[in-house]
Amino acid sequence: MSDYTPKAEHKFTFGLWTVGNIGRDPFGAPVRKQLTPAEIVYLLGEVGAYGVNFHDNDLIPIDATSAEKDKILREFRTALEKTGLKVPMATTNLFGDPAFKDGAFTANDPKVRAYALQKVMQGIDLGVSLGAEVYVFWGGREGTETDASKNPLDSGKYFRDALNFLCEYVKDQGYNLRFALEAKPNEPRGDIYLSTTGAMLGFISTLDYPEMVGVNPEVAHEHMAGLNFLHHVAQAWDMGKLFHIDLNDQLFGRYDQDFRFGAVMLKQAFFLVKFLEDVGYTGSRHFDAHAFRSEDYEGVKDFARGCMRTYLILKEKAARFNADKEIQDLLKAAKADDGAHHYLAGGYTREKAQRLKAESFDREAMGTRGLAYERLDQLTVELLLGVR
Ligand code: GLT
Ligand code: MN
Ligand code: MN
Repeated sequence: MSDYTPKAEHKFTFGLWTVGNIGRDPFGAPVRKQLTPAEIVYLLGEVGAYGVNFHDNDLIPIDATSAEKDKILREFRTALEKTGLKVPMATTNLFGDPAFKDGAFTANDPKVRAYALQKVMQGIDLGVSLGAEVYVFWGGREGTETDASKNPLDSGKYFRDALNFLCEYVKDQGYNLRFALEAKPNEPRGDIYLSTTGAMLGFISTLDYPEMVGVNPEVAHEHMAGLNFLHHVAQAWDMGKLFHIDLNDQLFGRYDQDFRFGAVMLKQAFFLVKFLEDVGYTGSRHFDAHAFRSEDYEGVKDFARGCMRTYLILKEKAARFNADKEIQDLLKAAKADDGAHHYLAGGYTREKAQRLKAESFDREAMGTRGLAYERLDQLTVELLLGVR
C-alpha cells in the first residue's frame, strides 16, 4: 500500500478563498460561516498542506482600520508559525469591489486604472512581507459585455502599461518576485481579454520585462473553453513560463465549476500530473477549487485532502505508466527510427535540403501503418482503473 500523505516536498497549496469559500453562488446564500484567515491556516495545517496563498482582501478586508489590520496580521503570522505553512503566492482582488465593474487595468476610467495600480503595489508589499515569490494576476473583470464599450487595442495597451509599471515597481523595491498571468475566457465578464494561456504567452513577449512574467494556467479555465489544458501547460513549460499552476476540475463548456482536483476528468488530470512530474516542475501545486455547497467544514477538509490524495495517486500511476513494459514498447514502436533521416538533425543546410528534395517516400506505407494507439489508450485506461 503506497503512502499518499502530503509532504512539504509536494508543494501543495490552497488559497484562503478556496477552503475558506462559504458556498455563496449567484442563486444562493452562504452555507458555511466565514472563517478568519488564521482559522483557515490551522485547517490547512490539519490536512497537511504546504502553503497558503491569498488576495489582499482575503487577508485584510478592503475597509479594515489599521488596528483591525494589525490584529489580523498578528493572528495570521502566529498561525503560520504554529503550522509551519508558507506563503508562496499572493494576488490582488481587482474584481470584487464595485469600483472594478468595468475592469481594473483595462477600465475606461483613468482613475480606476490608477486605483488598481495603487492597490496592486500595496498587495505586493503585503505579499512580499509574508514571503511570497510569485504574484498572480487574474483579470476577472478585464473584459466587456459589449465591444461598443471598449476598444480592445486600448485595453491591451492599458494592460501592458500596468504590468510594465508594476515590473518597474518590483525592481525598484528590490523584491524577489515574479508575476504569473492567469487566463480565463469569461465569467464574471461576458468576455475576458487574453482568454487563454496561449494568448497570455503571446502578450508577455510584448512587455518591457518579459523575463519577470510567466503564467498561472488553471485547469478549469481552459476546460471552460473546451481546450486541452495539458497542451497549454506544455507550451508554457517549453517557454520557461510555468511560474505557477491552478489545479482543479471542470467539465467542458460549463460555468466556472472549480471542482476538487480530479473530480470529473480523471484521464486529463492523469496526463497533467504525469507531465508535471516527468518534466520536474518544482513550483507550487496550488488547488484553486472549493468544496461542494453541500459541505460543512468536515466536508471542506475531505475536499482538501481529496485534492492532494488524488494528485499523489495519479503521480504513482504516472510512475507505473513509465515503468509498464507493454506501454513503453508500444511507444517505442510508434517512434521506431531506422536512422534514414538522422541527417536532418542539427537544422538546415543547403545540402540537406537538396538531399531531402531528391528522396522518394512510400506514402502508402506511411498511411496504412497501424499505430496501435487504441491499445495504448486502453492500457492507460486499465492502469487508471487499477487492473494493471
Ligand atoms: C478567483 C478565480 C481564480 C483566480 C483567483 C486569483 S480568484 O477565485 O476564479 O481562478 O485564480 O485571483
Ligand atoms: Mn485560478
Ligand atoms: Mn476557476
